[in-house]
Amino acid sequence: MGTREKVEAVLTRARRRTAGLTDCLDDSDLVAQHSPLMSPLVWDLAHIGNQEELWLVRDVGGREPVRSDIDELYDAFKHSRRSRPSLPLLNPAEARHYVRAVRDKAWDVLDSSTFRGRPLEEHGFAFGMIAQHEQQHAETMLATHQLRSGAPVLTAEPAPRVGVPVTEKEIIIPAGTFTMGASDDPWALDNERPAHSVYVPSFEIDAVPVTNGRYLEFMDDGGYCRPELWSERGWAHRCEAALEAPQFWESDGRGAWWRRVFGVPEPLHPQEPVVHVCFFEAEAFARWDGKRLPTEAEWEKAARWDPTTGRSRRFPWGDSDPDDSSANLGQRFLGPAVVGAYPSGASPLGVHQLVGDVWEWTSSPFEPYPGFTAFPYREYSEVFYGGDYRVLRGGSFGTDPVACRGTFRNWDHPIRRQIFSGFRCARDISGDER
Ligand code: AVJ
Ligand code: FE
Repeated sequence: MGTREKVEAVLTRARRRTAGLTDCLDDSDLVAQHSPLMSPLVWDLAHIGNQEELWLVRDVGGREPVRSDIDELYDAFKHSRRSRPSLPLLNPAEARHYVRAVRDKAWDVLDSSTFRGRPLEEHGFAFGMIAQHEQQHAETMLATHQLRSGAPVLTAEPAPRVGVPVTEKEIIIPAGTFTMGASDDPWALDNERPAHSVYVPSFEIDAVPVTNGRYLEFMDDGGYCRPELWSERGWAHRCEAALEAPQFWESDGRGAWWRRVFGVPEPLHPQEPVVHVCFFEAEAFARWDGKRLPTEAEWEKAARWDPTTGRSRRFPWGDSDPDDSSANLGQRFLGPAVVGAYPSGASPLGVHQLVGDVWEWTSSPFEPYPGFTAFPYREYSEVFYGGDYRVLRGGSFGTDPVACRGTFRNWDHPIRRQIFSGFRCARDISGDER
């Protein structure tokens, strides 16, 4: 597929997803705030259009503004999510009209000679970035749907419930340098750049993400009541927020648990990766299991390093884009698949489901790679470096393939768990296991 066809495909797919997540609700649901952690959906909708107008239509295309009066309202740095419902926002009909008008101009930019024939790095990137931006908000909007109460509106076929047995529970990744990050991937964002060599000592990583079944064992063993398993900050948060199970889990008070998935109560599948846990819960589980969380470099080496060639792949299975058989991505299902469901997506050393299903917490704070330069704006990544964030890797069932690759970096505060977050554990290995 040529760049132009690819741009058309990813932008069209993003807009179809945005429409699917907003057209299913009436106006009162679109302007309501379903959680103080989230924007009203009508804010996300117009913000998607506003970024497209700022970055693509005005900056790259050099076109006249569609609306020059609303930039401030949709600037994520000017208003907290909590405060957005009280702003004089575009109403749903106006927001839909706005995003359509911006997209018409974006197509016109794509058609114009200022794009055709120019190298991808100059202008193609802006289209890729806009598609990734819209899809990242589509995942955020999906998380808002999960927080919303009221009659369910989203449906999908169930995620795969059968997996191959994964007999080797932990995989040894031998010591050595590997190439982390991307310099050649045309749509890699600034925080993924540049590619650089990193030495990683040998370590062991779980072959699959931590499942509901294993997480229940941790709970049944008093995991939420044993401060020695938690970091000091983690325990303080556990007490203050009264954590006693992953978010959206419900119980009868007599030991039976189920979870509410987009408004529908569902049995807990013991073989599905646990989802909606915060970094501190992941850390406590890992300590209970005699392990730790992987660093970001360890995660990426497990996902990309090819032991035969020594090269880093784009994805665990190779360099080809994800398809339906390699990973659970793209909101095709409304939850994670059981472990072992994607054997053809495993890494050469046998690590499964690194990509898709659930975002995986790593122990690493969000920091720039050596040689980082902000592009196109400081506000995309740079202003978050050094903040109270941990990196998450691999994408979830809610992530579109355009915003997911072996180098893709997500980040959030360690207390957050309304995102589709899970984890896997790692550990150091002793000399005789090497
Ligand atoms: C990379 C997911 C942390 O949602 O705050 C959206 C993506 N940046 N609009 C976020 C993003 C600007 C970002 N995350
Ligand atoms: Fe945004």
